[in-house]
Amino acid sequence: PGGTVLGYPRIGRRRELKKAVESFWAGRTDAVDLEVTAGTLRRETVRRLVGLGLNPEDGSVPASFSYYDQVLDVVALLGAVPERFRDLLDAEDGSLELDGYFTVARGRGEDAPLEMTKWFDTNYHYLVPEISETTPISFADHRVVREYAEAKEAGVTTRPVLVGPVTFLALSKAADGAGEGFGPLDRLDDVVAAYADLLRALAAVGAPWVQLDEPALVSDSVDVPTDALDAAVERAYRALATDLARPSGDDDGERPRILVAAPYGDLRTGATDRLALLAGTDVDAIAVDLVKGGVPAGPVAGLETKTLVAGVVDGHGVWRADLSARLDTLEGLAALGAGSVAVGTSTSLLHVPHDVEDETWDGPGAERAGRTPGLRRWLAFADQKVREVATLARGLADGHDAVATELAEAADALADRAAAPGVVVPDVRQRLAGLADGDFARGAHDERAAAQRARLALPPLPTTTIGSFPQTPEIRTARAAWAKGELDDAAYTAAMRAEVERVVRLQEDLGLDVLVHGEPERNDMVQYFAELLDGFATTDLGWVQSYGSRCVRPPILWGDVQRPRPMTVEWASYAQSLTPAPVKGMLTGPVTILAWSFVRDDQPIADTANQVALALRDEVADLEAAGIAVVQVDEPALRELLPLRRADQDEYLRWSVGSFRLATAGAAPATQVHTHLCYSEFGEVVGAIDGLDADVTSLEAARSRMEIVPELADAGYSRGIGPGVYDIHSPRVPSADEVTELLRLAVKSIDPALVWVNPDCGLKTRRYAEVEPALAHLVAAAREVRATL
Ligand code: THG
Ligand code: ZN
Repeated sequence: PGGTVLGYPRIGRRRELKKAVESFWAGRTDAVDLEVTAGTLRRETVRRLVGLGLNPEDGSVPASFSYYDQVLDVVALLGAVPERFRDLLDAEDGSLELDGYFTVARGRGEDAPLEMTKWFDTNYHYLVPEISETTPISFADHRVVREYAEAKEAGVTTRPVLVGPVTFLALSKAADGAGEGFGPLDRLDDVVAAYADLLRALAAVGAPWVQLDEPALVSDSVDVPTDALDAAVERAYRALATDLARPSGDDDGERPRILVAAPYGDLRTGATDRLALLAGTDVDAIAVDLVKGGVPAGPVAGLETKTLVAGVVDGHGVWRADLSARLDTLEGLAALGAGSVAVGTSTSLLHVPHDVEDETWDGPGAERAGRTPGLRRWLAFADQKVREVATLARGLADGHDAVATELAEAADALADRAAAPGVVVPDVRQRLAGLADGDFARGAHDERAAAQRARLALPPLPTTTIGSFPQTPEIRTARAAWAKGELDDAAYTAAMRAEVERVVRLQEDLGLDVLVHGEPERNDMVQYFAELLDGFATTDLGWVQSYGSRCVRPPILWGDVQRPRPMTVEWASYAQSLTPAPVKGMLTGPVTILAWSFVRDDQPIADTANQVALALRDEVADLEAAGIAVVQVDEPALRELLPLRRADQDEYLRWSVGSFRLATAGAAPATQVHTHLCYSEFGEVVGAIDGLDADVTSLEAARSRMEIVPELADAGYSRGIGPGVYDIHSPRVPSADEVTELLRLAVKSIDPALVWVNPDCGLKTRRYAEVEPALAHLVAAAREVRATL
């Protein structure tokens, strides 16, 4: 009871964990150094959470630290590593040392790391466990218990946070070599037995609460049938909550009290109501996401003995909450008949930066970064959200009057935001209101294709790259010097132009057909466009973990979006001036710009997407006017925002595909529009790929051996398709024979006239030593297969 948050950022306010982990990997420090840094970070975190208003004594403070990833943590907890890493397990207790833990995450030699994929509808990526009939599963690692004791010693009684057993297995995949028909959930009893041992150990050290995260319950897009998932929940929580004695009075029991958290969506998923399902178990508390999801209006059977942790503070966005409205929501929850109601966040705070106060909000630098006056007051990062939770908890316990000052201050900030200049720009609104269906459609594709063939005169199986070339140390050094003011604009531009010329000459030498300028001038693609568009702010310290030690700084989209001037035209036309070959103009699409930003919450997201789309549409027109014949509008995050509930997916695809079309449909028939999508599971979005109506779509496909190509052919897809033939996520250089084989697979399953030859993704994270031979092999393979057509 009171207030809690489902988790807190672990990377550190100044990315201390990132730096410590990377220095350990580089061999500059040892495991003890890393553990000391991490321990300090954990102690500072729990003390800070107490300082911000969480109760230090009753398990309100979450212990949600991870060295790399919370799903990998469960792999380590259980010792459940794939066969190729078994030698890393301790011979006696089956545990994984820190070194081995990172090896599973990052691979070694020929042993590929665990695959990485998106965590629900966020820009966080987790490692996918590989489970088979023979995977070792036991309570192997005692880190959770040690860290509970560590915090206790520092004076704070924490609540350990773990991914729950059902979600862990629902997100796992069957390991290579698992039997036909085996599914990871077949190992539920073993996993639950290990969790039971962990719960006993936590009870033995006096932990009052444990939190088990079960976000799989809000999704019907996980690879497990609804009934099987429901059955797994009942079975797992009978074993953990019913069969183990809960603490009561002076008796510590066999387990802590159990909070099951269901962040990222609505528990009323598909056919079942999983709030009712959880209420029917003997768990002690249920955390629901009241930002993305809702609850029934009337009583829920079973809830009368439980605490409902009401996630009314958004863990996934950065806007300051309307505290009065949230307090009303909290009071309305009485109708559910829960034993008690506690205040919580909708999700872990993992997805937001640490603290608004860390940033600089005044001065010319802040202005250049789009940090409009007042913005600071409109925002709540993790620390501000903890305070919001504490305030709401007081308001719920003692009434609105007890927190009148805080409610008024929040209302005032909201009113300030609504009235601030730039939040509503009449010109932008008028243009949006004047859009007609015709603005979302280009002419017939066969006519476009004919015009483009005549203009571009490309060979069959044309070769190209996705856009970025390696970001060399020289480029990074120049950008850092420019940012610090040590290099002036002219010198910086000259350095980047020299790099563009180098990249163009390299592509000519390699014999590529459609060239790119290589994007040396861009850091993160979304941040790059956010810096150039009105309505966005960028931050210097607003880091959010994306995976492992890697972070991003999502821009904040706070106002109506406008393009004050062309953004990419000079770079593209300079590159085009160097070569007779066509050079692609490179833009990031509206859906991806939204997915990788913190987006305003005061208007429909479709309107925000269309504002960004109009800015891009103007950029496309300017690129065309500068003589650019091919424009690529990347949408790597198209799948990322796909709603977790199937029922919501059509509506999403309607506005997301619509905004892409709005951005591109102004292009002349002879302008070839490309797009690029990342991540492997395209099954769900095959229809959307068609709907985008791009002339050419490049996709990740090398690892899945072109599986997507027959799927697209079956769906009647008839435009250009570039299934990636070079897996850029690995330093391996594919041989010309390997690339040839993949290309043969592709031209066998779809009309060869549609096929383009390109890598899986941009090359910015690779080195020239890998890229040059790989692209040479790619061109050689294209020529070889061309000759056989
Ligand atoms: N940009 C944004 N989001 C993304 C990606 C991106 N989400 C999906 C995917 N790509 C995630 N991948 C990465 C890859 C690399 C890094 C971050 C996310 C990365 N970050 C640097 C670091 O942590 O050291 C910092 C980069 C910087 O200086 O801005 O390398 O491409 N928005
Ligand atoms: Zn990609």
